[in-house]
Amino acid sequence: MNESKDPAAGPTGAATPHRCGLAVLVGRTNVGKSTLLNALVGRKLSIVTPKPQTTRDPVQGVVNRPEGQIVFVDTPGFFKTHASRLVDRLHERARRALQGIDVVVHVVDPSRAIGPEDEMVWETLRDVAQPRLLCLNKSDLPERPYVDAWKARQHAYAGCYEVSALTGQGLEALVQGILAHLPIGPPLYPPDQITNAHQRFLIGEIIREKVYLLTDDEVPYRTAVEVHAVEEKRDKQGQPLCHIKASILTANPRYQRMLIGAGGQRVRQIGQAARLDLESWLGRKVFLDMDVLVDRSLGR
Ligand SMILES: Nc1nc2c(ncn2[C@@H]2O[C@H](COP(=O)(O)OP(=O)(O)OP(=O)(O)O)[C@@H](O)[C@H]2O)c(=O)[nH]1
Ligand SMILES: [Mg+2]
Repeated sequence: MNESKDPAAGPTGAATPHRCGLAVLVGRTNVGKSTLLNALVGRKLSIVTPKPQTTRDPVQGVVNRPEGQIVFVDTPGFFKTHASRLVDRLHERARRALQGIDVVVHVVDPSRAIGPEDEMVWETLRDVAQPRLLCLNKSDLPERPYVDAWKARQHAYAGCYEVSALTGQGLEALVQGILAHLPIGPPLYPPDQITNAHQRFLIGEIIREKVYLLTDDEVPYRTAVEVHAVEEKRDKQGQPLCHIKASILTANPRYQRMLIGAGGQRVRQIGQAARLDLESWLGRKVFLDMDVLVDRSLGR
């Protein structure tokens, strides 16, 4: 028998069976799920801001090791606020992401007290049949007074890991802990593919991140980004140039005026910050043609 033909066999043959499966990152908003996904994959796939409810769509990121492949799924965080259709939709998306997965990674931030949003996640995870791992993030912070309160709950989990998504501390132990719970099987993704997200989606997300970082109050939550076209061109010197046409869509004319700013200053600032990020992310010059439009369907 030719062992290398066995799809579940590792690189050294049948002695180290290859594992593969989906691990979903769930938790209250702002605990660092997206930062963790990016750190694990080694590339920015999911946007990160200090504001709550940054992530809207589950994004997959792939981590390969000789022992196996983990497909991480980042999800929108739970956030208890005034009822809104957006919040309901985000919670529904997070819950739906729990279907068909192999391991649940409950990410928490022990620098903050265990609050109602953590309890919502706790309740949601209670009926989940798959193994659950507790991930105590932000271990780089000097003060994390709620570590012990979380550790008191670790009996409900198959493992508990202290990590810092910011510094990378403890991440490999988490990866190995997850791999141990995955079924034996061949990789779901080829080794050079790190995500299921399309380039156009990721470009829109980078613009959305800048809207979150550069506008206040309700504005980011009543805003979406649409990328109309991405074209590969050449600049006057013959260098590769990525030409992007996008719109920031917002629910009402007042937000539109805030996003445009006096003399178009705010939208230029957003465009400039997005362009710089896109250039380093795409590895070539970017021309970003962006406007701000009203789309009333984004209202409540
Ligand atoms: N000090 C420290 N800060 C972190 C760490 N991980 C994330 N953060 C910060 O926490 C904030 C929230 O991070 P996100 O990754 O956007 O959190 P999230 O859980 O994805 O949030 P939602 O998408 O809103 O659910 C950002 O300001 C991050 O820089 C960490 O390990 N240490
Ligand atoms: Mg996020």
